[in-house]
Amino acid sequence: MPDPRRPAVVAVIVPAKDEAARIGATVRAALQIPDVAVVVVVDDGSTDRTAEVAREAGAEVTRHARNRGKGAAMQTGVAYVARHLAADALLFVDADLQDSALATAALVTPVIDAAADMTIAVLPPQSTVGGGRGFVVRLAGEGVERATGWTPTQPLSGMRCITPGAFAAVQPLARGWGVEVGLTIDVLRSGRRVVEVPCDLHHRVTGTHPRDQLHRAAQYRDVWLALAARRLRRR
Ligand SMILES: Nc1nc2c(ncn2[C@@H]2O[C@H](COP(=O)(O)OP(=O)(O)O)[C@@H](O)[C@H]2O)c(=O)[nH]1
Ligand SMILES: [Mg+2]
Repeated sequence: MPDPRRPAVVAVIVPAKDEAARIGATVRAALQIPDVAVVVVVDDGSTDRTAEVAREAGAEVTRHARNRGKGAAMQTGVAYVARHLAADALLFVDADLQDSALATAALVTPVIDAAADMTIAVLPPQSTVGGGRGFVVRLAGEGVERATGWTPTQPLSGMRCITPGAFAAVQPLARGWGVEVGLTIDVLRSGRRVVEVPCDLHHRVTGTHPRDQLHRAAQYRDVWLALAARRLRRR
């Protein structure tokens, strides 16, 4: 538990791929969250100016030369933080939240106050209608429930705050888009507490473009693999 006499140290980690249009606003908003000491953007092999824009906005940037997926990017971000400062809380923020990223501040308090080992953001209905995702959300939600007995409201929500101790206890992370489901299952199975927190967040909604369908297929594959690995581990 952090020393109550000194301010908490919060490190924000933003996995990002080709987010030049949004990353600037997201970084500036994240820097305004109370007790944030650093915003680390992990540029996962972007082909646009994500890294430059993030740096100009005040982030520290670490890069993967090749795309390695969200799970690996989160891992790289935490390793970068560990080399530079002793954080009390790791806050994962998606790159596409822009100004609304400030609302992830609500995730930090329960972790700093030791009321939760991990918090997960619950988003309000988004202003644009999505193009499906029911399949992946159902697979993920039912999988978490089967593995833990706990029913997540939004099983794929990426905005999370976690203690470094809980993060260290759940290695290795699931790959790619399986990372959220894997984290939830592994943190709960380690006997730690997970708490959902409503946050007024707004992100890019995945639509019906072929690129979006591909994103969904990759999500389905990674969530399925994360769940399968955890079914095996239990036996
Ligand atoms: N590390 C990594 N992050 C990615 C990749 N693709 C997207 N992201 C980031 O992961 C987060 C969530 O991606 P997004 O496309 O918004 O997915 P959705 O919110 O699940 O529809 C954003 O911060 C993206 O920039 C990738 O290939 N690797
Ligand atoms: Mg998004």
